[in-house]
Amino acid sequence: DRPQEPTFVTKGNNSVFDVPINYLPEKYKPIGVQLFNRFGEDASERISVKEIPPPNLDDIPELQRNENFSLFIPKHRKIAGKLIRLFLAAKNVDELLSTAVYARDRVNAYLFHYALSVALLHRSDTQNLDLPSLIHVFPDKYVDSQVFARAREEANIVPEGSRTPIEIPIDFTASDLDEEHRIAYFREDIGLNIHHWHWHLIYPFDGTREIVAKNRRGELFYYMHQQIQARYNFERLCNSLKRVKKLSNMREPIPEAYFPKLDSLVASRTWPSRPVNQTPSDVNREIDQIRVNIDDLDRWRDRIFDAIHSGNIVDGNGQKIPLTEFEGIDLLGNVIEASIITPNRNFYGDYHNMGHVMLGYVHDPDHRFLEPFAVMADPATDLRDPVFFRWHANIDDMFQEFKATLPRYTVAQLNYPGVTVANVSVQNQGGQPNILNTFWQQSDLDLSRGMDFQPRGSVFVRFTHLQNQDFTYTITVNNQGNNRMGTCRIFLAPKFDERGNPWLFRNQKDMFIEMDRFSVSLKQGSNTITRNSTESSLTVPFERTFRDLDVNRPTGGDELERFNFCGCGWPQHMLLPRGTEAGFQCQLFVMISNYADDRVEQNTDGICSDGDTFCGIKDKLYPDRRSMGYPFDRQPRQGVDTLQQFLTPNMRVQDVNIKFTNRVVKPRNRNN
Ligand code: CUO
Repeated sequence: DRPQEPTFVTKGNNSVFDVPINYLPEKYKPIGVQLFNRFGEDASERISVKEIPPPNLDDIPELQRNENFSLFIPKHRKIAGKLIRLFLAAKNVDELLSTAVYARDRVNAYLFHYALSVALLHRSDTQNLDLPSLIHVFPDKYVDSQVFARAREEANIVPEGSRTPIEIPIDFTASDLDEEHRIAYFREDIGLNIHHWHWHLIYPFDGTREIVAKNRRGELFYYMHQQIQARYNFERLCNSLKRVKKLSNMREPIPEAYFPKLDSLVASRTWPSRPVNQTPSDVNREIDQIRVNIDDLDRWRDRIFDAIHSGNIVDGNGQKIPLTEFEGIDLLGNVIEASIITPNRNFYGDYHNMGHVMLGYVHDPDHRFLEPFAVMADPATDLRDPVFFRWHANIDDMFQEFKATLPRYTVAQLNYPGVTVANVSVQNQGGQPNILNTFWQQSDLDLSRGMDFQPRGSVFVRFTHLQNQDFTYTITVNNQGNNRMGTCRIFLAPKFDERGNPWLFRNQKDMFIEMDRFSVSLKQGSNTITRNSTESSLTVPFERTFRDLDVNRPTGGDELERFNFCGCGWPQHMLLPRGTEAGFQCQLFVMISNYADDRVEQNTDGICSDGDTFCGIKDKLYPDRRSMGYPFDRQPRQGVDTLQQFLTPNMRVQDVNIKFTNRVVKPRNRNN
């Protein structure tokens, strides 16, 4: 049933789609054959698209093709939900392809990519499809806008093969006159932004109940963001900056500014800047169907605090739902975010999401200047702006307020009787003990998939990012009992606060960043555990973050099928904070907890679980039964003021130094 005639061909990688002429938007139908000839020319593969009755797009095209799309804007969210449901409803892959092709030229490109990605991640018949990294589809979200003109020029003039990578300076958004710019390398890290985007793709807060209601998703919202915050604060201390001050009062000017220097290729507009000392105000933008007042936010926050202090959420019927010791944080995460599985969204509102919206519209709250939203209103870009961390410090503060109401861990809940951690050390590649090394690394990315130019072929950009040398943990554990299992939990924190003073435990506990978590079998007597930093349960390798499939390396089908869920994870190159040139003093914390209390009964054979600390495992329970952040997620028991006092025999602390070398290492696999 392939149509005789024509068919329009649209660009994929090297493949093109034979599109039924009836699927073309009206204005292109008369020139369908010409388009076919023009775009079909350099294709190596043709994929035929079956003609089915056109799906009902309803009001989805109301989001214009030249607008920017944001998950945080309720109108956009609803439209995205509809498109996701259309893609999920397709009976098989052929029908999904037809639906997607039909929608492709009728709906907003960014919305299209988002909805299709969510569908591909969640349909059982598309698990083996490659989901391209956002950097390849929308490089404009991450790359200095000046680069695109240079990339086009390069593509037009220089034949493929002779093209040299276009270098993006690490300092393109500000100078060191701005204090906050010192850690722009963290905020603007492409891999980190992609991780954050990917996380929100896997844990959408809207769509269908089925895809939202994942195991412990509200708790993971709390924990993943708490850890981003802890890592940011760690990084700040390495750069002689104080910890982030929470933004809880929207009525005060915001001293930290951000000028993104990005152009949206979808909206053909520059992303708005946020100058110094702007004060948020009520948002009333008819075009986005948004009305949200600062008073609304304050009311929602007060109600959430009431819930925390009373220990109950009130549902739509006035019934109390207790915030329990273990599940309470999950419920609270959904309420604060807020996701559609929240019991009483009318009452508790949309606090976190609307904060993003209000801050994202600080430059044009009533649309009088016809400006789109700024980076803060898009989960693919919001990490770039210092205000993200100020807002999330506020969100985290609410979670900590709740955690402070929970019973303190007793020694029995922390200890593993008979198990003693006798020694901990780390080795770097030079063999020096307890010194970790960081440096700058340059990497190349092919931009051509996200850009449209003739002649085609790869055009590379070269960007500079933080990198760490691999290292190995060696842990000696004495087991006085029979052979048994334990969970090894590794965390790292700065040894001193921003004034150089030792920490009180109640403050330092929020600074611990999780480095790794894995189970160990302990035989009777002495055990030596070694573990490489690249094995971390937190991270995914560089190649997986960027999924640069067609560049410089053969791709295995096996690896391909793991990209989708497994693409989510903290980027390996950001595992360590930068440290300082003199060496930044840290405390490495290692704990072996009782496996009987950690264990989750499930079979995960053959399922990729890389990066599961932040991203979970697809269609499975979160792989650790403890509260996320254990043992640092609660206030300490009576009498514990310092980390040393907190320790039970199954824990140990080792001083380590992070040494940063201010030199740039060139890309490994390209020599031009
Ligand atoms: Cu990830 Cu506010 O939730 O950005």
